[in-house]
Amino acid sequence: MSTHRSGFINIIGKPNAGKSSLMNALLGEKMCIISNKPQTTRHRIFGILNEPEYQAVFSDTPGFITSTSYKMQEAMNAAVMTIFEDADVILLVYDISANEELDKRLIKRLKRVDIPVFLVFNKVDLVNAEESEEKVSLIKELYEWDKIFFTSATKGEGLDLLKQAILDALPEGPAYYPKDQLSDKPQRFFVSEIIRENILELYHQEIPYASEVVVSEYKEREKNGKPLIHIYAYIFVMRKNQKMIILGKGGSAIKRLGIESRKDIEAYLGCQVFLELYVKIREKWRDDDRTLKSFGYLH
Ligand SMILES: Nc1nc2c(ncn2[C@@H]2O[C@H](COP(=O)(O)OP(=O)(O)OP(=O)(O)O)[C@@H](O)[C@H]2O)c(=O)[nH]1
Ligand SMILES: [Mg+2]
Repeated sequence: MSTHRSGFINIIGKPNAGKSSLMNALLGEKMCIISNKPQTTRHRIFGILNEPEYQAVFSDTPGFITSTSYKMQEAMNAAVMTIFEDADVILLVYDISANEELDKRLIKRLKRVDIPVFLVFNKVDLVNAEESEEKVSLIKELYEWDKIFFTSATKGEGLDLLKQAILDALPEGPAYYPKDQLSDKPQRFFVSEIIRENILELYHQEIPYASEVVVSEYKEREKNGKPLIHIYAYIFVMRKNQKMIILGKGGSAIKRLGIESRKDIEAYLGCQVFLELYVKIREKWRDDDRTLKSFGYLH
């Protein structure tokens, strides 16, 4: 009988490097939200890949922020640091198309781990190999990477090689979760993330950063013998003018947000959805311990 392998593959890197895109691509389905704005992911999210012969538990994490300006960002960095405690393999994702340094604290922390660490140069579709040679060698020298990969999460390049190397590095062991489980987060978490993804897409400047989405009610009902899910969600912002922007003239902006989000939620849940959105002001929520706790940033 062949042996069963299992383990945790934790993904880290700077904001916007393509960590969530890479995790979705490796899982073969869209689990985490993606946007072209940095600091899209705010929580650590497990995505579980199940096959009869293995269970690979991927962790997407928030991008590591070099200089934090509020408590929520500190909590996001703290979430990143927890990945060193339970990883079997670490993927450090680096955006090859950006000119960014790697955070010294992350590199320092990596020096204290004794598990495989893979360096993943992502977004190779955006660069020319010759032009990025110098940058690649600089990043390579920062650490003794166990393996180095070049990928495009959006174009699907280099993923097979990466996935095979990850599976080869997993230790022998039993499944940690039931084999039909796909994530550690409940459906309502993903519903709030879908709404947040639409906020990131539809609003500009500070609005997405000032917003948090909380699903307050999630009720499964029936209509004409088919399931219909009623979802009530609050969008918290920090100031009155932000509330006005979320609402838009005569409520036009929130209407659009509601329609776009509902379509995405229906596609995700595979059934009809009734979605109601409310906007509330909660000043300084990003710095308030109690609110951060209730939003799941602090434990
Ligand atoms: N061209 C190209 N774009 C990519 C690739 N991977 C990700 N992107 C884009 O880069 C942006 C950021 O992707 P995300 O997956 O949200 O990045 P992230 O590292 O999870 O970002 P945070 O959650 O903010 O830390 C999105 O616009 C993606 O579509 C890639 O391989 N090629
Ligand atoms: Mg992300």
